[in-house]
Amino acid sequence: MADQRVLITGSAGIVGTLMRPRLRRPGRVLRLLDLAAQPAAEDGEAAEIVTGSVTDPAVMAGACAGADALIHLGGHSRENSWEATLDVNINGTHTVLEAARQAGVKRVILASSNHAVGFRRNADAGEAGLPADSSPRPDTYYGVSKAAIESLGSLYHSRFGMDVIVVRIGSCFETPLPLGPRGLITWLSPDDGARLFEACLSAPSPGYRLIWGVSDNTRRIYSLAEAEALGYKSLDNAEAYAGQLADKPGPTGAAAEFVGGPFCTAPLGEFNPI
Ligand code: 15L
Repeated sequence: MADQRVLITGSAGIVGTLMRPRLRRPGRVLRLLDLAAQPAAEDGEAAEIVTGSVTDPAVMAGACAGADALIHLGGHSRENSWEATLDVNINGTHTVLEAARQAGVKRVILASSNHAVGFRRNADAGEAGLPADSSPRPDTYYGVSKAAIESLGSLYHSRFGMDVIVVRIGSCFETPLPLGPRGLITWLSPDDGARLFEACLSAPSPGYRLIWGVSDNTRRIYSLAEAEALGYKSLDNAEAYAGQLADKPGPTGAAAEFVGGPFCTAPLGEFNPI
């Protein structure tokens, strides 16, 4: 059987870097696309490095050729100017989807974010957690772009029958520690992230799905049911780090009240290093 070829955009970013070693499999080639320089394939690593932008139709056409599946992580991962957000996240995702459609890529996984619903209240989450299909309440231009990405994914499924799974990622870092106490709510461990992407890659005929990307954290406020229906099983819990965060100040005011935390109060349209 031919190798499965999985294209990952934004593969040199935070999530892409964490996923590269974790999504390696016998019988799978990872095609890794980023604007930034990336380490060459290691001995025995089935990886193809592509340097280029998700906003470039020619680059994306080449990258999608022969790909079986696409994980789109590329784009700005935080707040930025409206122009940059529109160009890279919204137009860029359109370029990615259009290239995938033309190349016949059957399955697309799109990275959305909790910031698409950043102005939903933590208190409204309920016992099961905030449903994955809660309608958008973005907290930033970045959050608006993620809501648009979700809509584009839905459109490409409905119009062209592509399987599209959109993942509203909480916070995917090596540990929740850099995020402070909010990370105990939002953390998606890298290993759980890989388990989630594997479920997205292998679920039979998912159609269009919107799911949360989060570990089974004790303080979790996002529903896991939709991701579990695809075959995801979280094995990690941010609570293991709670002791190390005990003396760190938690968010206050609106940042404590709303899902998006500090994004809700950071200046709109200004690069946000959080
Ligand atoms: C995001 O969407 C960002 O990409 C990431 O850098 C984190 O800041 C995360 O949200 C978060 O909410 O912690």
